[in-house]
Amino acid sequence: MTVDTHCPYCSLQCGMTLAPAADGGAPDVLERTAFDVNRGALCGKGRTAPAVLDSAARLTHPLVRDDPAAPLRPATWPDALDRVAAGLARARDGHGADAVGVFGGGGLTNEKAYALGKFARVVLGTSQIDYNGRFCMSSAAAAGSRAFGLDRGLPFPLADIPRTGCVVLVGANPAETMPPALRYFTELRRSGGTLIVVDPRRTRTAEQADLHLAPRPGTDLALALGLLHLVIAEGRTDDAYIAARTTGWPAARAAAMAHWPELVERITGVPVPQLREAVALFCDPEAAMVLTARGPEQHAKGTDTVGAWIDLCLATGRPGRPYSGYGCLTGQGNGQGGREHGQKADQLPGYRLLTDPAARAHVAAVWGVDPGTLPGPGRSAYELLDALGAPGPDGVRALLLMGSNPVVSAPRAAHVEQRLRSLDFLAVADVVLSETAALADVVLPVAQWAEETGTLTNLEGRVLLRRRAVDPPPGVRGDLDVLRGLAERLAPARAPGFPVAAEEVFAELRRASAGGKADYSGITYARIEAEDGVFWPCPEGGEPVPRMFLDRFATPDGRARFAGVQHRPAAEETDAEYPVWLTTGRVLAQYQSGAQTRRVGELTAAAPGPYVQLHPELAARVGAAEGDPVAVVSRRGRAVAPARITAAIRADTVFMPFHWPGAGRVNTVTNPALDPVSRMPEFKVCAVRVEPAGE
Ligand SMILES: Nc1nc2c(c(=O)[nH]1)N[C@H]1C(S)=C(S)[C@@H](COP(=O)(O)OP(=O)(O)OC[C@H]3O[C@@H](n4cnc5c(=O)[nH]c(N)nc54)[C@H](O)[C@@H]3O)O[C@H]1N2
Ligand SMILES: Nc1nc2c(c(=O)[nH]1)N[C@H]1C(S)=C(S)[C@@H](COP(=O)(O)OP(=O)(O)OC[C@H]3O[C@@H](n4cnc5c(=O)[nH]c(N)nc54)[C@H](O)[C@@H]3O)O[C@H]1N2
Ligand code: SF4
Ligand SMILES: [Mo]
Repeated sequence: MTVDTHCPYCSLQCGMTLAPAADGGAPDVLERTAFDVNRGALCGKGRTAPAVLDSAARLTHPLVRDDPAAPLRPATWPDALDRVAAGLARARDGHGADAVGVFGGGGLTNEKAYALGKFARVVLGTSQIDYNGRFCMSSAAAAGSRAFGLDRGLPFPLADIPRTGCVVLVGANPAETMPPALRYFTELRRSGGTLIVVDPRRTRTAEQADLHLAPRPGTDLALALGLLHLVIAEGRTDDAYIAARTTGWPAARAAAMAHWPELVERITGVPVPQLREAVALFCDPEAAMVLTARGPEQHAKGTDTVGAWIDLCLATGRPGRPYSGYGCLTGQGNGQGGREHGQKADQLPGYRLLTDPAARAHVAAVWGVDPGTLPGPGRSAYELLDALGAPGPDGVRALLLMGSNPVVSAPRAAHVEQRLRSLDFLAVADVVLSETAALADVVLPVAQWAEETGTLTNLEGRVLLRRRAVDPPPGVRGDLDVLRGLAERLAPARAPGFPVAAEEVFAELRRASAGGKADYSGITYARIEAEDGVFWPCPEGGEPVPRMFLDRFATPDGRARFAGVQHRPAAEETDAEYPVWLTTGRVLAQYQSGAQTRRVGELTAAAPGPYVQLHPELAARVGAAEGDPVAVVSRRGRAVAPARITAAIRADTVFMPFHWPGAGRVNTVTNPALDPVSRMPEFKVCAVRVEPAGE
């Protein structure tokens, strides 16, 4: 029997059909053409995903450490869960509930994200929970909430892309990060629309653009203001729209007027004629879109940068018009749903705020607790990792981690690794022994995608059902099962509130989200199956909303708010000692920290390790030839990898992918400076020195 399901990896959540293998091994992947997002197309990661199900690296029994210096050894489930419960309880009893931390992930299903947030607040009573989505799209989420009163990554379906006139892709490389989505941009151009790509590198995506702007990393805010300046100077603002649908235009106008084209060319390195060309391409058509991804967002000013791009859209009357507007390309499999159901430090389910008394009362009633017992907001992801093991009243002494591998993926990773090592107790639930799991006192082996059912919300805000297609290996349990087992040990009276069946959890999630911004109360598994996904918000008895804001924005007065922000430099600027910009990102064949994709032979053959992408002029200055080991050194540390020399990158910038641990781990070098609003670290720019590392 074949089963229709979805890929384990990115937010495109490509549909696929799995068929049992003749030899009883991992299932075969068949095309699922009826699912319209990808129409059967998959990238190499999705196509090879079943290899992780029966990989030799798969964990199939719990592992425990008898003392901090002892190696991990196999243990039974009851023993492992007893140890986790005891480790968390010891920290709580000795130092208070906030001495226990929880770290989640945007790859977890909606049900798991919901249960994890509830577990932290109801069983542990801790405020100290956050997740890796903080490192992902949090700046776009903050800017979208500020401007529109609500954050749904794409407020329109992907199918609208070919129907618009121009798309500006800012710091997004879908040719490598979402290959099946490229067809939307190809169709756009085939039907006469244009594509502008903004990226310091001439990526595979930029190669397909009508216009490629290559700014210095960290200068997108100035670039957006420079474009808005020209829009104003050329009389291309939509004054009727500004008057009817927005507030805050005078400040935005003033910020743009202070960024005249020659100044913007000096800050960004983008020549004035290219700025003019971009404005013409963007303003001429009836409809146009700006889509951002991690390039402009992962900065200490990511929220304001996205705000400035939204201001450009608002001034030209784009958001809330057909086939127009601003969107963010969310990243992880459940990057959208993962930020709605309460695993975020400041959040309750339904995209509610922990600081809102009405939200607390509603969710507490669903959870059957007194609202006064719910903790307040906790620390953001990096701040939480930074507080691990710290002595004194504010330190977090024990951590439960599910769905992330921060030893590879967190900024200033050597420091984060040392913080993890200094914990009194660390428990990690994972499918393989990730670099982070390898540091744990207890490792819990869990089921993965095709072995369990659950919902995920894709980058369009469409809730999908990822169906179970195969049995998990014996010895493995689901994350929901883990939380239930821990609740039984830590707070037996609360354990019935942690069902193991995903559909039961979803039923409660629907009630908890009812009336919230991300309202799922009208969504059921049956409806998702019947409609191939349901767009939120979808209140009970209501209809899904594929296109948002057509009549009004989700702000109290129904108007969108201009950000009106000024440009500012990166948190760390280049100088004589560190004269080169470093930026980071992804390659086609590896996913995130690589914990899963590094176990797949075909993917590792295609992308075997890290590299330093640099321009021939910089290579000559450094004295590096193709393939030579070069060191990239910042104030935080050093990463070494072979040189990959190409004119496809700015001469003042080097790029490294972040998928690998060890000497080539670029996050040893990156800057944890945080955005004041989103608490996003500055992954996409820091100052480095590049030097030969070989003999
Ligand atoms: N193959 C693969 N696909 C993935 C993932 C993966 O790990 N591997 N991860 C998924 C996830 S979680 C995410 S978040 C998405 C991310 O998807 P993308 O955002 O497309 O990926 P990145 O490579 O991080 O960054 C995109 C581009 O930003 C550019 N950039 C760097 N600095 C700047 C800057 O200052 N300004 C501008 N304008 N651009 C800049 C980089 O050169 C890069 O080409 O991908 C998803 N898909
Ligand atoms: N330098 C640099 N660093 C970055 C970025 C960048 O662009 N540059 N991007 C950032 C971004 S956008 C992101 S999203 C993060 C991602 O970085 P991570 O948070 O490290 O993401 P993953 O590697 O996907 O980690 C997921 C872990 O959970 C495990 N896992 C998979 N499925 C399940 C499950 O169902 N349950 C449990 N318990 N475990 C599971 C996987 O095996 C893996 O070990 O990295 C960030 N780090
Ligand atoms: S594009 Fe994303 S969802 Fe689609 S197959 Fe590749 S990794 Fe999976
Ligand atoms: Mo991400």
